[in-house]
Amino acid sequence: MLTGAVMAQPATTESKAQHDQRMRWWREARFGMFIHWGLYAVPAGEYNGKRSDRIGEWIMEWANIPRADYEKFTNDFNPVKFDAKEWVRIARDAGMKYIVITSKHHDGFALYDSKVSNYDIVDATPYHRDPIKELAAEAKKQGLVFCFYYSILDWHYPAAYVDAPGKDPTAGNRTTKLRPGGKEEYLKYMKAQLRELVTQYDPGVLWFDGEWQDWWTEEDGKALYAYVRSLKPGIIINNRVGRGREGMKGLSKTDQTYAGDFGTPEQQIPPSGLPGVDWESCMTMNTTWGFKFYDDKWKSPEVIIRNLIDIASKGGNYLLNVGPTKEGLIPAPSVERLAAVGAWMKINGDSIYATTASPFSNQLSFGRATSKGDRIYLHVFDWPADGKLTVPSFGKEIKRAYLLIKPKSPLKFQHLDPAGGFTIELPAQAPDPIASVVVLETK
Ligand code: FHN
Repeated sequence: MLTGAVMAQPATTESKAQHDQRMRWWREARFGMFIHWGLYAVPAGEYNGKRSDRIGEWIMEWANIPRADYEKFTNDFNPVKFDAKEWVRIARDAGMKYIVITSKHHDGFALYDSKVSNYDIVDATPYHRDPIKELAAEAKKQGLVFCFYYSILDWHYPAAYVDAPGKDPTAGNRTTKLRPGGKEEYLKYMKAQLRELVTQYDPGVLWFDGEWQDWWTEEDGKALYAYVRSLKPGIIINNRVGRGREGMKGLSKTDQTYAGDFGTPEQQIPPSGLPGVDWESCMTMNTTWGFKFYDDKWKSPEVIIRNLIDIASKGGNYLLNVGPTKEGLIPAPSVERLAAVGAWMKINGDSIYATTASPFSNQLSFGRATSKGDRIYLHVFDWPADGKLTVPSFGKEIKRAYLLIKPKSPLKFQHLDPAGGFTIELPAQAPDPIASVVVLETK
């Protein structure tokens, strides 16, 4: 059992070597697609003419929509333009190695064919097809790992109700209460759905969320963690299965052992690397997870690519979100940005995949760094006007330096004594305006 910042795996005996083996593909992947898709794509951020700056998938909460009214969105959820092959291609060509899709979000609607609920895409919508089945098969075909998001908070579960001023008891709300006996019932329901998801679709990760309910305890989290691992021992589970998460910072508190294999910072990047901790920063490309037709606050490709580099330089994964429309299309601004990231990854992917955190004790003034074996990858954001890149020492000698795009053209470098560190002579023009990679081979 490990305690504190390093995640622990309760109830399952696993050696460090076994743990490392189970986490390996995920640690090497570094970059994944998050997909928030569901009934909330129907109102797409507007209800009875009311809009909000709030996130789109919470419309049942911020528009105070009673359950019976929200259910009516099923009539308009018919994603005839959904194309699993195209979605997976977009993720793959962006350089993403895994996909995490919302099997069930807080609104309780199942995006797959659930046998324990009729509130799902096959039984309750005119679509009558299981897009998850197609997506899982296509991901396998194109070599990406297919994964699920699953919400513990469920605004649709009959035993759940809201007790908050001005709120309809069946509307959405940050917290719900469960009628007497409701928790045991709901636990059975959740386990039945999780068994369906794990045994029918074989996901690589279970990404829990909505765990902040008063009725959900760390013990519940540990038990659910053990249950899901008993269904698939090799699965990876995030730290939102239990109550360890420290708010949006996302890492687990250190006062005791908490369930979960990795931390989940949300919409933020930790200020510095976290040696020995597995973590993944999830982020929107605009300001909502679920589709909102009027949210055009899109991040630039530069911001997204530099986030990916920054996160990898701190030893983390980047889970970047798309919010498809009710027709089943990934919004064009998302597709464009993912293509731009993909163009950068096509050339520079080696400096991200299967790397570990920067060896430099301080943040580099000109950019970031990642390492892999005897190589250091310098990601230069700010290209030196004088063509001289000054690099601090990091405890190893350099054997060779070159641009990642020109491995056969060595770059000249000098050691700086006694200050330590060295300078590298770079070409006048930066190969890439967003981030150019210089490789250092160490002795
Ligand atoms: O409430 C959810 C939100 O809708 C979204 O799913 C994000 C994604 O990480 N998580 C929760 C907020 O922390």
